[in-house]
Amino acid sequence: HGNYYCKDGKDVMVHLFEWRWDDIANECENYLSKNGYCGVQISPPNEHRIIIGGDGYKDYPWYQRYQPVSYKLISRSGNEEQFRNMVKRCNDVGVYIYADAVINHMTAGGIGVGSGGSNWNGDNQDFPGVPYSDWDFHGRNECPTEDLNIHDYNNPQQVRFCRLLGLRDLKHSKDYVQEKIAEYLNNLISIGVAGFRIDASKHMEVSRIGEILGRLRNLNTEWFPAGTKAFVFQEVIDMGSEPIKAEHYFPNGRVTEFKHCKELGDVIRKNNGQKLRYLRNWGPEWNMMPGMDAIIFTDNHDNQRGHGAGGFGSILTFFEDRQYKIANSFMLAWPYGYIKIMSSYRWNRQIVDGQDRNDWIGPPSSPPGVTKPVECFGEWVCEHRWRQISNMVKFHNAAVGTSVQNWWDNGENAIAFSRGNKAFIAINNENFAVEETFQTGLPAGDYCDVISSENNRPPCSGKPITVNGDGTARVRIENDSDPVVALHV
Ligand code: LM2
Ligand code: CA
Repeated sequence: HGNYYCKDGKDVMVHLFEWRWDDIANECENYLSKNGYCGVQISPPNEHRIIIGGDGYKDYPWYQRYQPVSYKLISRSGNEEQFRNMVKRCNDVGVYIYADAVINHMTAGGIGVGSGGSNWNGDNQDFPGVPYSDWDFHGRNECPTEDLNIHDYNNPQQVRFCRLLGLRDLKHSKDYVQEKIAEYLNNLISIGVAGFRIDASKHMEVSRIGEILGRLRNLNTEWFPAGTKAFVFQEVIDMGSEPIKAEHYFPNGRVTEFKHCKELGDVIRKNNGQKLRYLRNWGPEWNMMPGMDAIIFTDNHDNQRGHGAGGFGSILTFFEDRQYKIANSFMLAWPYGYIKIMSSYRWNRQIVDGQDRNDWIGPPSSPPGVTKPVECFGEWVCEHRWRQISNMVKFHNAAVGTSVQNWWDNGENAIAFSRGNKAFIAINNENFAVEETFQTGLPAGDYCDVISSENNRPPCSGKPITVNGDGTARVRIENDSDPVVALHV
């Protein structure tokens, strides 16, 4: 389950966080398929809790979708018909859909009606829409804490069998529970999804996830070669200090590398004396997992708002746009891991004492709770469409299979390197412009810098760059809001 399927030399996924299915379908057809993207991570497609007022003043927070009510495909992003339509339209243009699978738990306590009309009762652990009832959940027999919540991340028994944030914890040792989850995932597979992000994997035993994956059928042959397995990446936050390790999960598929977000953010922010030139051996030598096991990103829906791992002092997001472009350029230029680009909506971030008071705010909506259609570069940030990022996706695709060569640095915060004879990048994180004659490794010719230009060959809407017969080129990298120059064949 660690291999993914892409068409035409494509290689990168984008997380369209909280987008509606109709908008994702349009994005596949109009943008992603034409701009080198292979796949999309979607928000959880299943029925979820709807949080109104009951959780203080928090109305319709994004995180209501991490509280499943059933596996009906009716959510804030759309209904089943819209979901099926999206999967088909995306698959038809060679852009594949990865569903966020929330299978560790159901809702927290309380009573209500979910996004698909199903009743739920977290107090009695009754979810008739599945159906699950009390004996499908971990309780006193498995969880050693008084209130059944997780308190100690150094105790794997608590982490696996107690409640994460009070969320009712499914008992994956039960055949019935595995069967219901597998039924849900198999339904998604038969509709045509290409794989899954397994939410909260740290909170499930490796072997139980393996057993559930063992119940999955192969991908739909309408779009995928016979015998293709679902691509699986497990969300495990392992910053190094806990007994449950990311590597334990490698047998099931790939695993999220959260150190990537933190370390890269620290380097580009120059925290603790970090310098860009230290990136020369980026990858496992930085204590990160092998690239073949890793799924990497600059930020995700959790750590961009102070949830999950990292912290505001490290993680870079669209709010820090100059540094964010450096982070994404480097990530897309460097050969390590399977890359996921974050695509966010804007909210009024208000950090007080290291916490964002508005960390809960849901996607742009009108009326409240009803997500608005996407319009890029306003309330919807659409980082994946920023020229500096989407052109680096093309750079990445052009460079697949080549190694890093011609490393150059100024001893501090300016670096450059080539990817074989396919691509060349220079990044300037100094507060002055840098101008050098670089060995680009590229064939002679006239190129366009793809950070400032739409095209990689003339006519250039941005900076033209000439590579001489010996592969050298004179390049000036400004220290302005676009402190990167990138060329590719
Ligand atoms: C994840 N990965 O393991 C998701 O990436 C993350 O976004 C989810 O948390 C989490 N696991 C559970 O699926 C989010 C959010 C939490 C939120 C939960 C449940 O980060 O803040 O918790 O979803 O909606 C909220 C409240 C929390 C409360 C809980 C239960 O913030 O204070 O706990 O609901 O009512 C008492
Ligand atoms: Ca659990």
